[in-house]
Amino acid sequence: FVAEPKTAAIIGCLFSGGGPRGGVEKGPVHIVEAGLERQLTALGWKVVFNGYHKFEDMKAEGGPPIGNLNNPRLVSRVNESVAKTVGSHESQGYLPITLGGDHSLAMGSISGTLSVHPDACVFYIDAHADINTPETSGSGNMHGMPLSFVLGLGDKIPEFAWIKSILKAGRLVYIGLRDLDTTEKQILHDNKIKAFSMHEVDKYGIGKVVEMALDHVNPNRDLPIHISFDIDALDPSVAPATVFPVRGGLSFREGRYICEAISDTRLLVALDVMEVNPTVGDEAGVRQTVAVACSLVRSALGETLAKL
Ligand code: 5AB
Ligand code: MN
Ligand code: MN
Ligand code: MN
Repeated sequence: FVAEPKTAAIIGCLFSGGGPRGGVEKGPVHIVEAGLERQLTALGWKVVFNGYHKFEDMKAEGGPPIGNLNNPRLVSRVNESVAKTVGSHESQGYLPITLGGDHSLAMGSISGTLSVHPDACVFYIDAHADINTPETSGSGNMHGMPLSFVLGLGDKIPEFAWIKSILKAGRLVYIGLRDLDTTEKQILHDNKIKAFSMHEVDKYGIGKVVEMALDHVNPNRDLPIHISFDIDALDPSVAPATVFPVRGGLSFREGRYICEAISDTRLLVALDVMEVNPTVGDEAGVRQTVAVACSLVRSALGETLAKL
């Protein structure tokens, strides 16, 4: 398998229903208005951008509570729609770039990728593990749960029956973790999921970590790759405009390196950049975070210093 899309599709998802507060739905507009389209065109890509996904017609209809989940029906319907959009772009040979929005959107984006590439592996770059099940979550916020749904962990919920849950635990790898719930550590342990926390990034260096991560999920370098990048994986000094900043994160170079190295494999089929919240902090911090988000996208799409 070699992914050779020459066209990228920007999917800006103005959605915050999976997180604890609003503001994150404004992320995609800031990233696009910073000139992402033009930057990717300058790298030689064709770019498709058909306007933002606002999900305005989708209302969270009432119904009985589902465990402690916040906005479950809305999160489900929004993600079902995101999965269709992402999947249809991939089946046309485009590279979807899903911009969040809160990270519950990974439910949809990863499901969309798996609908076209059932053997895809997932690089999940985050300070957090986002793998609580509805039963283990303390907050009820679904941006902390997308992976449990695509892996099929936890009790089955009829409202989410559209998710096929075909991701195998061995096809998921994390980089950047440093703030996990006790329940999540147990889930990673029970399912033998590979995680390179900041401890391993410090110990081995990012070059070796990405190589070990690839060896784990993609030993023959022949499987499609989906990157889901939570901007909070980066250190708060690099990307301050996000709701759950955690000290001791990836440097700007480490974040870029992950994307550059995966771009070099020519296996990338989909990219998410999530959780940029332009309502957090001051204007300079927002501008910096947005610029960093654009830079991550460019590096995943082939911008590199190695070939200067
Ligand atoms: B993010 C927490 N584990 O489940 C939970 O920002 C935080 O997408 C989730 O990584 C953080 O609510 C979700 C405490
Ligand atoms: Mn996070
Ligand atoms: Mn996340
Ligand atoms: Mn977050």
